[in-house]
Amino acid sequence: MEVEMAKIRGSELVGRALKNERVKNIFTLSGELSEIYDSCLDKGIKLIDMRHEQAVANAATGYAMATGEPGVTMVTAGPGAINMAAGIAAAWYACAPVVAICTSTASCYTGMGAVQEFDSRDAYHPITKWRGYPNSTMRLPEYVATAFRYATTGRKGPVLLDIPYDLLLLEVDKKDAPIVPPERYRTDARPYGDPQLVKKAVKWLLEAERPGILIGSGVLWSGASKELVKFAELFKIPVCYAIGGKGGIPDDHPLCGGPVGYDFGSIAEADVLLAIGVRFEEILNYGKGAFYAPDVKVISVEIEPLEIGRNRPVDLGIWGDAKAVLTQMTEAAQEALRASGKRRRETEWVKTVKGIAKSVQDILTAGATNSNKPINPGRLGKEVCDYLGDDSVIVMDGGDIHAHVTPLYHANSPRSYINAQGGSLGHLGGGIPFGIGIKTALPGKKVVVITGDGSFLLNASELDTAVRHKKQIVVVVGNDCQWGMVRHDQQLNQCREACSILSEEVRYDKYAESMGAYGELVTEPEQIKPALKRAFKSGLPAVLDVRTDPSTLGFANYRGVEARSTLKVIHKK
Ligand SMILES: Cc1ncc(C[n+]2csc(CCOP(=O)(O)OP(=O)(O)O)c2C)c(N)n1
Repeated sequence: MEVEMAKIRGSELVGRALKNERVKNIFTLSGELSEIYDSCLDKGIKLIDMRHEQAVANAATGYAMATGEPGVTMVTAGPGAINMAAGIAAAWYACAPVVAICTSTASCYTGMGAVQEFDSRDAYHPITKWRGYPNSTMRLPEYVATAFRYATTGRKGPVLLDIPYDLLLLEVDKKDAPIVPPERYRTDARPYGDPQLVKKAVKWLLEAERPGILIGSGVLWSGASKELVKFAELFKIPVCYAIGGKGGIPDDHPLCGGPVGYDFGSIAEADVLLAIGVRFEEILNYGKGAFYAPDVKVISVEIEPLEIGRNRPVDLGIWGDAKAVLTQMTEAAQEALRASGKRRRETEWVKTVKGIAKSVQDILTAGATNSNKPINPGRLGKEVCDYLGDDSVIVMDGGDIHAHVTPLYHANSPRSYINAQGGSLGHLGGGIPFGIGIKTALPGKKVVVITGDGSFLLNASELDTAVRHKKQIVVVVGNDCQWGMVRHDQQLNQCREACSILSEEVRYDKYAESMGAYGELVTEPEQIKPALKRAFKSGLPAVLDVRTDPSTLGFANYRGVEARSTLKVIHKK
């Protein structure tokens, strides 16, 4: 007697596999996806349909950065996949776990110049941890599982699952395509560091006169803030952060030594530096062609072993997860302190670091009390930051405006400050979609996006997404009517002010209103807080077009001409 086999379609297998991974939201733009949509909707997975595939990837990245959980995208073949790549590149540099799914031409037409045909392999190679190209419907659940495995294991990052459209329409026997619980194909276990090396690191830090800690985004991805603070307090070690690590230690903590960048800032005089989850990329690496603070003994703790010693020699490399290693270090430190019968006291060194941090902060926030018109961008930052509380998340986009507002924001909890620029990529325009992703993840939080007028319009069409999906984000445009950071750079370097001047006529508040959002033009510094209040009260996504002073330098405060002279020195060598 013949037994009838239960059949299942490829699209349904993908929906089930996503549900199995507890996916709740998918950021998407439509195309050859309708069958998967049906399957996801049947399972209660929400689809947030957006206006550009770059924004789809940005929203998923914001979602991941707000939660630590993977963000999921779904876009169509060819042009959809190509558009998405810019946003996936930003996820790559931010080490964000994003599972990006695209369809591709039916496999029987590959290479024939089919409609929307595009081979994503080379394009996605440098910006993803893994790319999956299934060739049978049966294996779709396995491919979805593998995508999540790669995105979330070790150092996190984006992956691409590229599914030929025909595989979604074909049916297979259910028993041939089992869906396995995630616990059976990936682990949440954290890699601990080599105990001997941990002990050695603790000894060095105990013996150091001027120990310092430098953190990056690895601390946030690992969820290691509590362990970091505990360890720093035990040893009374000042903690500085690279921009990606902002929020890893509260900005108001007595041991917080503030941001570093383009030099080692307040930590430059350390004799032993514990660098945790931080990449020694350009801004932490080169000072006039040499390493910054070349004599500092560096202990590097990294989840990605290949990051240890990259760009800068280290004295001790510990391969492990930040939270796990900090827990080990605290235990080893407690033991060492017990054995020595000593307690660490706060030293002059901590005061020195705090003093330098304060003087840097004073330079960077000099405009905060300015009452001039057009509004000083620092004053704009101060008004916004004063308005926000513990129930808020700030998202940073834009050029100079970023430099003005970031130092003013006291990130007193992890993930309350989110840089939408994809780490060192410096990708502009992600702010609004990042805000949408963050609001989706954290609906109870006030989400404010700070952006420049140039960056705003790159993805302002996503205000429509925010309106349709009722994601209240408040976008504050520091409108200096120019690509400010570029124009200032041109002015400082005696270049022509070419291609850097924008229109004064464009009204971003009106643009917002035309999409059903709330909008206001703000020209007086005293009006910023009341306008913010009205924007939140409107219950709608909102845009404040705040007219700012085009002559106030931003990033030039960090580097300006100096950076170019650094480059010249490097190239002479
Ligand atoms: C996608 C992208 N395009 C171009 C640049 C180069 N860029 C860096 S800063 C900047 C100006 C930003 O202007 P705006 O957003 O208006 O902010 P402002 O500097 O005026 O505060 C530009 C064009 C970039 N980083 N990213």
